[in-house]
Amino acid sequence: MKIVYTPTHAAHGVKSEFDGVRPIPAYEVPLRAENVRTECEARKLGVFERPRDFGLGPIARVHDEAFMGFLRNAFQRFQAKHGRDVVEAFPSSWPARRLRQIPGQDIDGVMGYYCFDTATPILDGTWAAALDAVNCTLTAAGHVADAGDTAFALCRPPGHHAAQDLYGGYCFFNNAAIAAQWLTDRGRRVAILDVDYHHGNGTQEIFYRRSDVLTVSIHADPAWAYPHFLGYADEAGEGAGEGFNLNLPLPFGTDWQVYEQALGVALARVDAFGPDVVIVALGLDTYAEDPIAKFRLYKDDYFKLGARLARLKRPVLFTMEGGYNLEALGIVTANALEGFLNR
Ligand code: SP5
Ligand code: ZN
Repeated sequence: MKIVYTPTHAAHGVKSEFDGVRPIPAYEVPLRAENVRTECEARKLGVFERPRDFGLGPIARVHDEAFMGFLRNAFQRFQAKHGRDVVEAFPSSWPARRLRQIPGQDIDGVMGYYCFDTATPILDGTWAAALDAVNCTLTAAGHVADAGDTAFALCRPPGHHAAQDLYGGYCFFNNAAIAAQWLTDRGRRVAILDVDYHHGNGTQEIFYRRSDVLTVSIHADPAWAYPHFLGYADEAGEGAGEGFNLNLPLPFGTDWQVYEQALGVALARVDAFGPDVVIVALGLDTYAEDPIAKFRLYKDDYFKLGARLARLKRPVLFTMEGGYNLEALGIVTANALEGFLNR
């Protein structure tokens, strides 16, 4: 297996987020990727390599150009308005229901227009890190496409909450969706299976009206969990995309026994779609002791998760998404990959 990694992710060294109650230490931190790297190296799970540079072209196939331009300059604009001492830029107001969906010219309006939460600050290094997360994912996608092999994009920031012109949930560019589009443009049939604890709202939205890319997500019921406003079971796709999105929301306390059944349904749908490549949005925040999530999967369950994915007998591209228990993240990620590789 190829593992694509670059230390530039650390340029997005988030310090804080706002959880609606108070500013708190950030969960989505560089140590996450470093712990995963350390564990994958220790277990010799694959051959590490650095990403190639794909430029902005593949990103523009998925994301809005004005959104990309905004992300590139947002931090500088925010600092210019709010002061050079500011190190993390947050939105403070949003075009909610009955307000006009217009960014305007003021950076505070523009931030609220493109962002949907208070947990995803933009830093000086965010743009560089987000670009390289895409490069890692596309480099890994290249291996999967060329060799029909397995590859792991060991990258951050994560991607699955980011839509065409929307960021949030610690995500800026949708790494998995960009890879899916890139592979589709090269004639591959792609399914995305999202096993992060949170619904992959960005990925769903990007492909919602399309039948050429299947999107399946297993996640906590949005009636009770972030991202709150998308991810219900009745969201099946629209127009030509009807029947090509599958949401499997699960209750708090979901353990392996319950999870496995949903996984079976998800995998049957993926298999019926007949993809050349399966992109697994590998979030590990389903772990029982994740600090922001409420499922009950344990470390050994991730071997079983990987083994079930292997039974697809299809080339898989793993992209790193959530997972916030720093002690366990390396172990559970490596368990999932090892379970897959020892098929
Ligand atoms: C990629 C990914 O996993 N993004 C998740 C973003 C979730 N952010 C907000 C979660 C709010 C949960 N609040 C729980 C507080 C526990 N002290
Ligand atoms: Zn998550």
